[in-house]
Amino acid sequence: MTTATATPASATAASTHPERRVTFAFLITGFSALLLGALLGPLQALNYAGIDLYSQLGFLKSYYQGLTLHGVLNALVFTTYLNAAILLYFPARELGVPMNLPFVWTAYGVMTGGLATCAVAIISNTSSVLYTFYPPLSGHWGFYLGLALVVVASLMVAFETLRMRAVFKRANPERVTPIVTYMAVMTQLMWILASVGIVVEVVVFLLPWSMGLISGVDPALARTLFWWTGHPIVYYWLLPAYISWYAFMPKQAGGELASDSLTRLAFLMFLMFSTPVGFHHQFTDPGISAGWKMVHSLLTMFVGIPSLITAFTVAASLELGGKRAGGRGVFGWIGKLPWNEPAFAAQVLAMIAFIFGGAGGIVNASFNLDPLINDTAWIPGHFHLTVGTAVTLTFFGMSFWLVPHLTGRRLFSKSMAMASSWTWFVGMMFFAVGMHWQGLYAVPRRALVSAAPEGTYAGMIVPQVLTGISGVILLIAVVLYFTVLFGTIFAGQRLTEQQRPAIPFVDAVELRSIGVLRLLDTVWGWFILAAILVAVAYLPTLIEMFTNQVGIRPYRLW
Ligand code: HAS
Ligand code: CU
Repeated sequence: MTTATATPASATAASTHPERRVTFAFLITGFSALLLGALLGPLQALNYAGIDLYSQLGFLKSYYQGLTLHGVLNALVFTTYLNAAILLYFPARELGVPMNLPFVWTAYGVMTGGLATCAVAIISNTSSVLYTFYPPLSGHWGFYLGLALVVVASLMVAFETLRMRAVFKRANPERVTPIVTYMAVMTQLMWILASVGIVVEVVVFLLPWSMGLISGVDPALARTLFWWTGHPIVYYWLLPAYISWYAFMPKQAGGELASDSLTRLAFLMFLMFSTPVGFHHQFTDPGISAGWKMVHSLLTMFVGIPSLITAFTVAASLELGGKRAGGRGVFGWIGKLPWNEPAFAAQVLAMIAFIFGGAGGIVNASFNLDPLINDTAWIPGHFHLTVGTAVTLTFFGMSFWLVPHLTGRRLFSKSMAMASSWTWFVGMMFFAVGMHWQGLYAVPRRALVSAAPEGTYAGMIVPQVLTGISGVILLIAVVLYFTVLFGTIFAGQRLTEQQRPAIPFVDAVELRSIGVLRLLDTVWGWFILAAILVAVAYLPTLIEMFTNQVGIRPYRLW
């Protein structure tokens, strides 16, 4: 089934300067959004320590304006830009297929136009509707238009990833899609299916409603369409990090990919099961039958499986590296891993955080446990371990080699890069413990709890202090990380073409398209199957909601 071992064509190919430039544009715009968003985070952590700084700050009109900026910039904007960089550049380099640069720059322009429109709407205090923008809360139409443009641009990026694969397949019909491109393609197909919900919600309902063209929107229907996209979007954030864990980390650890076909299977499962699970965000919503909620709860357990596969295969590939470096015994290999490399350490810390984030996710997904923690501080605790640490810290780690690779500048400071990774990890751990714990005391999420009457949240001083400390540690981490990032770009020592770090593609085997591999590679067939599963899971409920709409007029509470 296999032929000789081969390094990806591109690893040795001549440098592709224009592709680096557009990749860097996506990357740096994404990180700039993160910088602004992350600087607001400590205010929120301090709020959950009982300290209200909002009234002292002139530039934010309310806690909710700050929280909207924080959520939109960090969770929606930062991730989408980084995904564009990762899901375009690495397939292009692996396949040796050139990007359609005018098209990709156009996507960048559309995304950035959307970001600017949305940012103006939030900053002008017309759209403090949070990153979930549930109606009947209504923002300015510019908010929805801006987000819609970001989604359109992300779909253009998806189209380009698929186009590059198609070019490769036409030239090499006998080969399966190389592994990095396979992972990128599955992520993009999943996103295309996932985005349908939010596109319908925004284009058909929220945009015309916010412009006054239609008078009412049904909140139940809108929330259901939102979560059609809102759950799988978390895997759209996670899977580019997984690409690094599967395809780059083994090389960085001196190990190898534990299993090519298990990797493909995991991504196939993400395509199949990421989307038909949105009701696990709506267990307490009326208008959806308990039976369908149970189906989504069960399917959520299914989508946990590829992450469990990932935990074992990625750990195995690291273990191989640690043992090759002389590590012995069950745990002896861990110390032999390249912990002094910030690009590596950041990502292992990200993985460790994800073990706890994933465990919390299983609690959330359980139909009988979720009501205990739904809409409490537990939930932000959960997602700062997942998107806030597993994904973000992985992107930090990648940037430590990718920014020098793209810009030809040496990493500004290895020790500062290391310190930023550890402080981010420790800060997020403090935050997660503090917030999960407060959630168990039923402290609500998304609330200016620091302004509540004295004694409302008494008796929880320890978790409050932990949360407050986390804000301070994370502020230090932000300063350290962005000093390294901007230091590298503006003051890093220039590298020659030979000195630039190479893309650490794991050694891959060139695989022929036969048997199971051929089956795994029929990506459009799997896409259709996934679409059918989504239709089964959603249409009965959605049809009922569409035919029984109760329109509500826009509300503005600020
Ligand atoms: Fe979640 C709510 C269920 C994963 C993000 N989630 C959220 C929200 C966000 C979010 C943002 O079922 C809040 C949305 C809002 O604002 O309302 N989540 C899950 C489940 C998983 C899960 C079952 N979530 C994620 C990921 C996210 C994310 C990933 C972002 C990237 N989540 C829920 C539910 C809710 C929810 C409910 C709604 C609750 C409510 O009431 O509102 C699973 O995918 C998790 C599977 C993960 C694992 C862990 C695998 C571990 C790995 C690391 C291995 C470590 C190694 C290191 C190899 C099973 C892969 C070894 C190293 C050495 C040195 C030894
Ligand atoms: Cu979810």
